[in-house]
Amino acid sequence: EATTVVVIGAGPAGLTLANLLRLAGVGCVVLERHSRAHVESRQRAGVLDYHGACVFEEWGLAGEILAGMPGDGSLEIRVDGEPRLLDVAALSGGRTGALIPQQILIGRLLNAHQKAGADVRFAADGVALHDIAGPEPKVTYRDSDGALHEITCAYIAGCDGGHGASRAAVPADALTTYSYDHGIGWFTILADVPPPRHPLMAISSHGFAAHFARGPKASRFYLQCDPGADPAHWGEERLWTQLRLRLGDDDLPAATITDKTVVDMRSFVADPMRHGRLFLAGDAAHIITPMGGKGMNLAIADADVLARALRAAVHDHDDTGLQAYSETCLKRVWNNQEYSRWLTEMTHEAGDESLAGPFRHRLARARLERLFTSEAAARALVDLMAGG
Ligand code: RFL
Repeated sequence: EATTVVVIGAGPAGLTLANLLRLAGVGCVVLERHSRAHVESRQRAGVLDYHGACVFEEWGLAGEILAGMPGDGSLEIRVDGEPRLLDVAALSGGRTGALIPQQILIGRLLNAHQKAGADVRFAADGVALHDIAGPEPKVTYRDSDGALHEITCAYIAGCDGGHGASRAAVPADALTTYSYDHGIGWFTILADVPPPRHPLMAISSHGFAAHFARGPKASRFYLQCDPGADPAHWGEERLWTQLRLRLGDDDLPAATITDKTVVDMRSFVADPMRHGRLFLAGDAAHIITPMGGKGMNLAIADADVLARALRAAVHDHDDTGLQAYSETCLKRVWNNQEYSRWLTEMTHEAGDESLAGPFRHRLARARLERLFTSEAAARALVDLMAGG
């Protein structure tokens, strides 16, 4: 069996890429380890940034993918209980994104792709990459009946997340990796609470907390905690008490919690994002903390760059896009890592003074204050929020 591109992984990177390749007239097969139901129920990100929305616009997919999704025109930063609003729409010249829960984006990408008769294979077990540095790579896997399949292709897109088979197939000495541990944890919960009026980040001496929309009836909350904290030590009573305290919202109702986990805030970048005929995209190449909401957006941005490069290579025998792929993507990746780190530092150190000491606490407060006293500083923030 043969195809032009084997896409490994049906997350935001893999499914965006598969749709764009279909629109570009480049054949591909998507191999996904899990079932469709599993992939469609994974709730993670919730914000498509302006650049991500532009990708779907430019490829003519906005109608199908973004219909009915509200925009995110403002950001509230609540400092010691005092609301401060950043008018993101005005400051960015209208470059706002859309609030779209990741699982809805995934469902819509799958529908759009499969409606067109595309080839997505779920429950593909033991995916393995072969001859990635040669002219004719192959991918093997077993289907749910245990039968072994081999697909020969011209290119492989490794979109299988931080723990997939793709990056692991690259010889260790061919990659430089950068890891950073931010030294904090985020307790994250999904709950059946109506979304806040605006995306909300709260800074106070009690520690950082945030409240974001995840659809019309659900919210994601984040609470700063010790890295590696045991969720068992955070009973529901403690969670709601801390959220009310940190968000300065006495009326926050205790509601059904549908998911709770502790995320250790870590960053990772692999350079280059290519080895031979294997191209890494999304979390397979870089992990960013949830602060700033850029993980899903970077995955979509990589897919866009890769789709354009593959279209030129396949249809016009023009490899310049593929040659530049890694460098083009990594420039954006580092910009976003810096943005995420900047926000993390400012929002956490401006709160709990014991985290980084009194000097850095005051530096962080100064940075924070500047967002509301200098339009240039606020514009710099919303510019990065818009992506690009
Ligand atoms: P994904 O989404 O992990 O998809 C990879 C897919 O590959 C499959 N797979 C394999 N398939 C075949 N063979 C193998 N060997 C395979 N190994 C894995 C997996 O089953 C999966 O379907 O990676 P992708 O496409 O690069 O997309 C990345 C984003 O999903 C990720 O960056 C975001 O979810 C990160 N993230 C957030 N990003 C945002 O932009 N905004 C947010 O607010 C946000 N919040 C979050 C997040 C991630 C979180 N967690 C749990 C990691 C909140 C959380 C809690």
